[in-house]
Order: sequence, then C-alpha cells, then structure tokens
Amino acid sequence: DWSAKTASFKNGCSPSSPGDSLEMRPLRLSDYHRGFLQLLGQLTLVGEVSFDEFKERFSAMKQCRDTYYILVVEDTGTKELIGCATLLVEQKFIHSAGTRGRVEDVVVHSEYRGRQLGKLLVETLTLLGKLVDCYKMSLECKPENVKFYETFGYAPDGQLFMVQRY
Ligand code: 16G
Repeated sequence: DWSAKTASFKNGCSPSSPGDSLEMRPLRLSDYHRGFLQLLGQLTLVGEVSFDEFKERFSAMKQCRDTYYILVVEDTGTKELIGCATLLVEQKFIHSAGTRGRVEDVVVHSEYRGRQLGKLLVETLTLLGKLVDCYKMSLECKPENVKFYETFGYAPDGQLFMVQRY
C-alpha cells in the first residue's frame, strides 16, 4: 500500500485526500469512458484510439509487471478524470541491474489548475519511484515548467534531450 507510505505531504493534500470531491487512484480500463484520452489531449496529440485499442494497450501495459504506474484524479461529482501522471520504471543492466524512473504525461485539466493537483501527482510519483528503488528519476518538460519541477528536486543535469520524430 504505497499511498499510505507517501502520506506526508505539505498543505493538507495527500494521495488519499486530494481535495473536495476528488479521488486519486490508479487508471482503470473504464476510464476510457471518463475522459482519460480527452484529458491527455490537453497535453499533446492523442489521435483516434478505439475502446478495443485502448483495452489492448491497457492490458499490454499491465502485463509488464512493476513498470507502468498510471495515476489519475477523478472528480467524483462529474465522474470525469481531471488529472493524470505516469511513472514508468525502466529496467537497466547498469547501476547493479537497477531501475530508472521516468515521470511522463502529467496533465491537470485546465479548469482544475491552481489546486496543487499537479504538485500532488508529481510528488506522489516521485516518492513512489524512490519506494520502488529507482536509482534516479527524470522527466522532459518545456522550459517554462522547469521551475515547477525544480520544487520536487529535479534539476537539469547538463545532458540534452535529443529527439527524432517520424
Ligand atoms: C511532455 C511530457 C511527456 C509527454 C510529452 C508529449 C511530462 C513531464 N512530460 O514532455 O511525458 O510524453 O510531453 O509530447 O509530462 P509529444 O507529443 O511532443 O511527444
């Protein structure tokens, strides 16, 4: 029960009580119908993903044990998802066959910003990465978000993120 172990958060928010009418929990298959992809659409291009395709990807991720930790925040009033973030745990040979954690796909719905939800999601996954023994955590972000991520202990480490797009 990692949420109990990550209970010491500032300003009263915690994974078990993210705010009024809000619930933080792992992603479920049924979240397809609760606006999960629409939420991701506030981050980047999602494209067409049918329920069958979603189901297939969801179970493929689930079969990779201890690899995908996808957290969501649901507004229990509207039953729509309004926040999400992923911890991806990558297995390595280096660092004594260690694991590296990556924080990915962090989104808070535009109408729910300013309630510390991004902070709660990132803080939770960062602590979780430590709990599951990642030797380091990293993420990619826009220059304007550097300050935000620095508050959780992330820092530029001199390496550049390089991309090739197809
Ligand atoms: C941001 C995200 C990354 C996401 C990417 C999508 C965070 C911390 N970073 O870099 O996880 O996959 O945007 O952008 O959430 P893309 O569609 O250009 O790949």
